[in-house]
This record gives sequence, structure tokens and C-alpha cells, in this order.
Amino acid sequence: MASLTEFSLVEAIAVLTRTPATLTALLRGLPNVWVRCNEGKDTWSAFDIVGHLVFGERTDWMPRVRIMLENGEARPFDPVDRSAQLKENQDLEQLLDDFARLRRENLVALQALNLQHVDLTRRGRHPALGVVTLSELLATWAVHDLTHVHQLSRVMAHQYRGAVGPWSAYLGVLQCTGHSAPQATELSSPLPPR
Ligand code: NI
Repeated sequence: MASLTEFSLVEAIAVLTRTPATLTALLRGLPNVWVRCNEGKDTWSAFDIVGHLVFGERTDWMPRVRIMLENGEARPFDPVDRSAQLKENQDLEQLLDDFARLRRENLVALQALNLQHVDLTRRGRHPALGVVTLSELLATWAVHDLTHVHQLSRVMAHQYRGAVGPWSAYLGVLQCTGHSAPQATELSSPLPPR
């Protein structure tokens, strides 16, 4: 658990600012095998993951910042429907554009709040986790990006699990089954850990 001295708003924003370009560089224009294939039944493709990130920009992070600043612990965050993006059927290029635009808008809104150090200790109530602080929410926003960058790498690598032949034994990404795997809490529990 990060302490306040370990969290820096400027450093978190540095990650949050770069993620749209990271995803665009990784995914835009790739053949379908890399973006439309998943890891098996009820798992996510790269397309699904980008859709999930778009949905988070629309419904999760900044709305929760505002609920926390306006209501403190009195009003729990609204639960998030994490499968909502699966109902949409856009193309990936559109999703990447949407993510870049929404993230840009959200970071402008975040910086307009002009949060001071003392504001980062403000508390709110997560429907499953209980009391959380604003710095924890903002740190989670950045690490949530990194979680899904990690997941994207793993989902893509999975497509060539057989193609690499015996080298699979040496490829760590093919051995990664826990954190952010569809079977783990992040993607299968009814509520997201954020
Ligand atoms: Ni997520």
C-alpha cells in the first residue's frame, strides 16, 4: 500500500498521459489475430481491453474523484459494470481515438481541480473495499493502466503459444497466469478492485 510520501500527482499524471500513445503504438493497424483473439472462453481480447479502458474513462475514475471530493465517505462510489464494453461493437481504431480523447479531457479536468497535498488525504468509500483515500484512487488509476498493458502483452503472446514450439519454456509471459488473468479477481469478480 503506497503511503502519501510515495505518491506524486505529477508522477502519476506522467503515466496516465502516455498510455493512449502506448496503446496506439502497440495495437493500431495490427492484423486481427493480435487484437481480436483472446485467451479462451470468457477471456478478453486486446479489443475488449481497450473497450474496458474507454469505459473506465467515461464512468469510473473522474466520477469517483468528484464523488470523493463532494461527499467524502458519506456516499459510496457507484459500482462499475466491467463487461459493458463487451456490448459495444466499434472498430479498434475508433476505440483508440476515443480513449485518447477521453483521457485527455479527464486529465484536463483533474488538473483544473488544482489538488493540493492535503486534498490527497481526502477519503471516500469504495462499495467493496471500504474507506480509501484520494491518493490511493489516483495511484490506482495509473497502476490500472499498467495492469492492462501487462495483460495486453500476455494476451498477444498467447496467440503464438504453439508457434514458438519448445521455446515456450523460456518465455515468461507464457507462464503468467495469475495477476490480471481472466480467472483472477480483476476480471471475474462482480466489482472491480478500484
Ligand atoms: Ni481493469
